[in-house]
Amino acid sequence: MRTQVAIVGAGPAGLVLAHLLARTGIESVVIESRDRDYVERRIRAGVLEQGTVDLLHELGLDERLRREGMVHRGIELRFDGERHRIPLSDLTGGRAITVYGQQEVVKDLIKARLEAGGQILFEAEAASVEQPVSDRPVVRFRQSGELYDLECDFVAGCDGSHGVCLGAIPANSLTVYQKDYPVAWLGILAEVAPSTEELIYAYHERGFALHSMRTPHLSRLYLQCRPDERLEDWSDRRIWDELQRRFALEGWSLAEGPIIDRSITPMRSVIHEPMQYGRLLLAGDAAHIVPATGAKGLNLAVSDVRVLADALAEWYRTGDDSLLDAYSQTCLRRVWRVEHFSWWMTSLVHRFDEDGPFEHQLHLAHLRYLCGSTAASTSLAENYVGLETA
Ligand code: RFL
Ligand code: PHB
Repeated sequence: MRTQVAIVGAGPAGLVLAHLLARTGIESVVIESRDRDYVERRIRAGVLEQGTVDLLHELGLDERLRREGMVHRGIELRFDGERHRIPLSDLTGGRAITVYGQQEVVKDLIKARLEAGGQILFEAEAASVEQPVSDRPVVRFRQSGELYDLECDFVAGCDGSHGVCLGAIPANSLTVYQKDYPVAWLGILAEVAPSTEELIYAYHERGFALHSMRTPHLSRLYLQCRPDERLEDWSDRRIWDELQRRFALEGWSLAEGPIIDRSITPMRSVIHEPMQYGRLLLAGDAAHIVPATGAKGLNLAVSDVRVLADALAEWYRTGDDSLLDAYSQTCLRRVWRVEHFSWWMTSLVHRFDEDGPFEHQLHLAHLRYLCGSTAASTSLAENYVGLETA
C-alpha cells in the first residue's frame, strides 16, 4: 500500500489534516485504531476558538456547526459569592468562541472525508513507524490480525497522547517538558438544560468547578478533585452536592438531571521538542498536552496541522523544504504561549493542598483585578478566544 501522507489517528488533528491536504490535491490515508462509532462518541472538548471555526468554514465543513454550535460572547467568573462577566467579544474586536462537542466535529469531518472518497481505515492500529529518516518511511499497522505496510513520503503522527509515533523518535533526540498538577477534574454529562447561557468558571475554597454545555438539553460540568480519586467514590448525590456548594450564589440555582457520562482527567502539561524527526511530523496531543482549564487542546491540534499542511503543500508544489524544516519551531511558539495561558488559568482557579488563608486571599485579589481592570480582562479574553498570531 502506498500514499503521499500517512496520517496516524482520526482525532481532530488527523482529520483536519486530511481535509487540508485534499484541498491542495495531496493524497493521504488515515489509520485509526478504534472503530468509527467509538471515535464519534468519545466525549472530550467543547470549546472552539474563533480561528478553528473560521478554518472549518473555509473548508466547507461548518454546515451543522453553524446550525447547532452555540456562539458565546462572554464567560462568567464566579467567586466569593459574586458573579462577573468577561465580555470576550467586546474586548477582542468581536471575536467569540463556539461551544460544539469535539465528537460532533469529528463526526462532521469523517462523514465529509468519506463522502469525498477519502480513505480512513478504522480498527487499524499502527504498530510502528519504520525508516522515519529516509525518503520512504513506512507505517506498519495491524488490521483484523494481519500486519500491513503503508509506504509514504511523510508520516503525520496525530495519534494522541498514548500513540506510537512519538516512540519512533530516539529519546536522545527529544527534550521533554512536563508538569503534573496536583489536581484533576471529575467531568459529567447530564441530561438537563444548562443553568447558564455562558460558561461559568467558579473558584471556591472547596475547589474549582466549571459549568459548560453541549446542547440546550445537555449540561457538561466539571469539579476539581484529587488525581488519585476513584469514580466509584463519587455517587450522583455527592457530585451534585459538591457542584451546588461550589456554584452557590444568591438568586441562582443549578438544575440537576440524570448523569449519562462521567470521567476523571488529571491536569498536566507536556511538550516534546522538536515535534519532528526526519519525515515523521507530530501534531496535536501526540506532541503536547495542555491542562483543560484553558480549553485549548483541540484548538492547538488544529493550529499545528494548519502549519503542517502549508509546509507539505509547499514541498509538493516546489520541492522547497524550508517550511517543513521550520515546522516544529513555528508550532512551538504558539504551543508555549498556550501552555503558559493554560498553566496560568489552572493556577488562577484551582485550590491547591498547600493553599492557606493567605493564598486564598491572593486568589480573590487576582480574580477581582481580572474583572475590574480592562487591561487584565483583555489579556484573558484575547488568549481565551485565541490569539491570531502567537
Ligand atoms: P486525539 O483526539 O486523542 O486523537 C488521536 C487519535 O489517534 C488514535 N490512535 C491511534 N490510531 C492508530 N494507531 C495507533 N497506534 C493509535 N494510537 C492512538 C486514537 O484512537 C485517536 O482517535 O488527539 P488530537 O487529534 O491531537 O486531538 C487533541 C484533542 O482531542 C484534545 O487536545 C482535546 O480533547 C483536549 N480538551 C479540550 N481541548 C479544547 O481545545 N477545548 C476544550 O474545551 C477541551 N476540553 C479536553 C477537554 C480534553 C479532555 N480530556 C478528556 C482529556 C476536556 C477534557 C475532559
Ligand atoms: C467543555 O465544555 O468540555 C470544556 C469547556 C471549557 C474548558 C474545558 C472543557 O475549559
